Amino acid sequence: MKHFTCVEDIGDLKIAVKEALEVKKTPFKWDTLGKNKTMLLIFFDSSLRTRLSTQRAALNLGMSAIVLDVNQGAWKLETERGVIMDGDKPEHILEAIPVMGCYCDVIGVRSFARFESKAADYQEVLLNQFIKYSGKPVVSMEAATRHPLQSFADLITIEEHKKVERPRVTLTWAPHPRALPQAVPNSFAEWMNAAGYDLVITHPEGYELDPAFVGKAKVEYDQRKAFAGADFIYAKNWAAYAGDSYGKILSKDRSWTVDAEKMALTNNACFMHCLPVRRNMIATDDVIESPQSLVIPEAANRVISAQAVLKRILEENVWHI
Ligand code: AN0
Ligand code: CP
Repeated sequence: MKHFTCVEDIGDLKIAVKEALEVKKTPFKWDTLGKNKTMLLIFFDSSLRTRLSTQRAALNLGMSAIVLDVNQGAWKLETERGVIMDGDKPEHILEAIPVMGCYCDVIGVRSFARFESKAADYQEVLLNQFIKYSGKPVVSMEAATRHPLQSFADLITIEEHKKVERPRVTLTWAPHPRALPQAVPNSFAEWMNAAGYDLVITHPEGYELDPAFVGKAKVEYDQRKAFAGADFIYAKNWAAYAGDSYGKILSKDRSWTVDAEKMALTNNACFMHCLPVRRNMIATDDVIESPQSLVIPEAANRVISAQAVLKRILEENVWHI
């Protein structure tokens, strides 16, 4: 694996989960693998879990980690080529990326969908510029269309808690006051489909995800029907994807909030959310705090997914430095 941006990069998921569980059991077994290697984590957007868990994963492998918050202290970056740079942006991304590449061995990048252009978001323009111009392995720490470190952690968490070989997993839209990207639900669907789980996606009409990510999942507009018999409920808000509604909020309907009454329709399902979660918008306090809630173990597994990914990258890449 050179770069880690989507489910295909990790290959066979059974092998990947097995490796991840080995990492979980013996986290310091590979603590010299990353000797003299430095990971640079670049944040164009906020983060708590990704920022801490990815650094922790790098440190467990003996790497150093350095962090740059682009919006706090770095030069404002121009991204368009051909622009006469007489405005407020002193540096171009086409110099900034190769320069960042000079200072590290692996680059992690977080940059959400901007919702300015669906084409630019779905072509992953910024992530691909890092891949093209940094000269280093690139790890997506949530890009415009996917959040693979999160989905890998979600998969590990489900594998640890499932009671049947092929669990029924329901991804449900839930209300939120701000327009959020589709990266988490896209990626979750991509990984659940690749794992061969029985995936149901439920949302109000107008919130259809990109069919490329929905794949063979069943779309059910009646949230209660989608909850019936589910083994896992995965809640997430996203803004509209389809047509002219791209990036827009079409509903803040709190009848879609996950509550105990809806959880009672399931097969005693575990509740999952990637966090940060807005209580009593996405899910009620009692659902988030219930014994069936996996939100904390799921976040803990972010170290495991990141460490399994970095371990692969360290094992499989040759650096010419
Ligand atoms: C982000 C999102 O929905 O993509 C990050 C989630 C991991 N969430 C928020 O911005 C609240
Ligand atoms: N789940 C997740 O990626 O959280 P952060 O945005 O805090 O990193």
